[in-house]
Amino acid sequence: MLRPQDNQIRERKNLNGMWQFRLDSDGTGRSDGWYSGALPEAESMAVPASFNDLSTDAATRDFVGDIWYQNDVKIPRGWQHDRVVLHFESATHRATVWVDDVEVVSHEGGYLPFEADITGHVTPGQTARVTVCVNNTLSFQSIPPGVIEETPAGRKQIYWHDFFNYAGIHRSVWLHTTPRAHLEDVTVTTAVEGGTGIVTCDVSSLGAEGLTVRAIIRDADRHVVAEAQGHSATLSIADVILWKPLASYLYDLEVQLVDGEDVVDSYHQKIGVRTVEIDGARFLINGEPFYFTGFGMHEDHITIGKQHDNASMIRDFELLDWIGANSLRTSHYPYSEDVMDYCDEKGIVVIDETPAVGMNMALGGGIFGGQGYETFSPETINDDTQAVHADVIRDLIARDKNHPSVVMWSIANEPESDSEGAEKYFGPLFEVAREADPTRPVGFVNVMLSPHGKCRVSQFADVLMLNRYWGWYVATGDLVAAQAMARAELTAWAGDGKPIIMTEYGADTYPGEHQLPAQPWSEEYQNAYLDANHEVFDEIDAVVGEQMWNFADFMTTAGIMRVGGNKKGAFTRDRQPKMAAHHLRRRWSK
Ligand code: BDP
Repeated sequence: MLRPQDNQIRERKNLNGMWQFRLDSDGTGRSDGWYSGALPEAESMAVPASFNDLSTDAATRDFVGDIWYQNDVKIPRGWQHDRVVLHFESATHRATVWVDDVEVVSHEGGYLPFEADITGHVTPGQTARVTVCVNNTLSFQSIPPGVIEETPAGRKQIYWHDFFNYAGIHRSVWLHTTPRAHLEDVTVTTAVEGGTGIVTCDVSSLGAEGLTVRAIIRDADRHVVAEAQGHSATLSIADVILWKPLASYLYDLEVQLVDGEDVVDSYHQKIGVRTVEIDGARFLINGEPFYFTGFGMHEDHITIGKQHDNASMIRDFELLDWIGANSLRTSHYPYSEDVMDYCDEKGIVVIDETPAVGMNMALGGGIFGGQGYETFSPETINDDTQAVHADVIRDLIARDKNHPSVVMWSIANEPESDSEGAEKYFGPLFEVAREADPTRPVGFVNVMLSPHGKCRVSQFADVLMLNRYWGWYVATGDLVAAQAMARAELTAWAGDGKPIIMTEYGADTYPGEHQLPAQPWSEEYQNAYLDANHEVFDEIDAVVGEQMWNFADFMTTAGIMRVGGNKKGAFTRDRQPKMAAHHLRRRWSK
């Protein structure tokens, strides 16, 4: 699938705006055919947005079930000869879409795009009714997982991940065209030989028998630097300018479908030439050792929840730049493609993560409730879940494979990884990732409950990604003990000979809380905690990165361990620095 774009051949129309909206409290929308006419008793709703925090009503905020959206869409008059496609960048966690009375697509998974060819169901120049039934229920067969428990107060959604289950249409909706004979997908890989960039370009097309593919690479000044023909082509860029961390350089790859001299279809893809390799315990980008600084982030903002918003994104990236971060992890789900493009443009290195989070029922520990489940079992996370998880890995890689900023895949965050069930579940998923992308390292993020010697999944990983809370969840307030724990465990992991990235370490900090000597929750403690951890990271050569948890405070489910959400941010939820942000800036700007 290619993201909609406007170019000399293709056109797109943005469908963001006010849609009709209704929560299906009785679950009767489908049987009553709400798609077959104007949505009954509907209100207005912004698209994109999470609906949850827009309302002042708790029942709306916590609603679980079907959420209906509808919009009358004018199909542009000039599109008679084109293929017309309806494209959603995401709908959380699944959606079914109708155009007038016809169901056109159903999609599982809340953070990846899907689309439907609706050419046969619409008439250019006329209006079509687009109805979307979004569903936000989490089950043992969804990624991320969850369970509905019947409580005296009604049905309650339980889940084991530490961020609020925002839902809705979170990213842009598009109507776009392609020609009938069209480009379907482009896969780019890059290598470097001496001063020459080698770009391989694999193209698939549909309905294009007898047509040829032409690939053209232009530099930032739009000069053609390489050209080749064929569905599989290798292009050479002499005196290549590499894409480097914090020093991005992007070329424009144009792929054309041609009939003699006629360009039938065209697609532009920004590309960066760079290499990624693991060499023992070193993480090499362009052959040079790379040390990750930055954060695990969240798509999370006041009022709009998980809505993607470019202005908020720019603020976040300004802060990343200010603090000296060179990387981020898309914890704990794929982010908007606008974010991925911006990482390419800014030279921010990305660990790209699937939405597989909260697959660890032992972690609840008072945060999440819903105790008493076994993580991997025929009744809970099982083979069906694994199949959904495999699809999500393939879809993530299909979407993000051409981003130079993406240097590795994280197939899960903090799953239970010390059991036989985990080993059986995850082994094949690493293969799925490697088959989908043989060019990038693959890993998962290890939890402190499965330390070195107990973890049965890290054997499959190219890079060890560790989340550790020495001095917070363990040795709380005792940074001397915390350092001893950190040193012992990191030394053990370093013995595996793989690079280690500290993908989470952090302390909840209430902004404005001050205590001397430093005590947990105070800004002083957050700084002392960081120093204690950094000192140990600096001692261990195999540690090739530190991504503090979290970039900013974010909303979670209600619980006694959270004060208006998770407060481990270096920045507040409204993106102002805590003392720790200044502290990190001094370290990372050196
Ligand atoms: C880890 C999770 C992360 C949480 C964090 C925390 O990966 O999502 O928010 O801990 O507890 O378990 O702050």
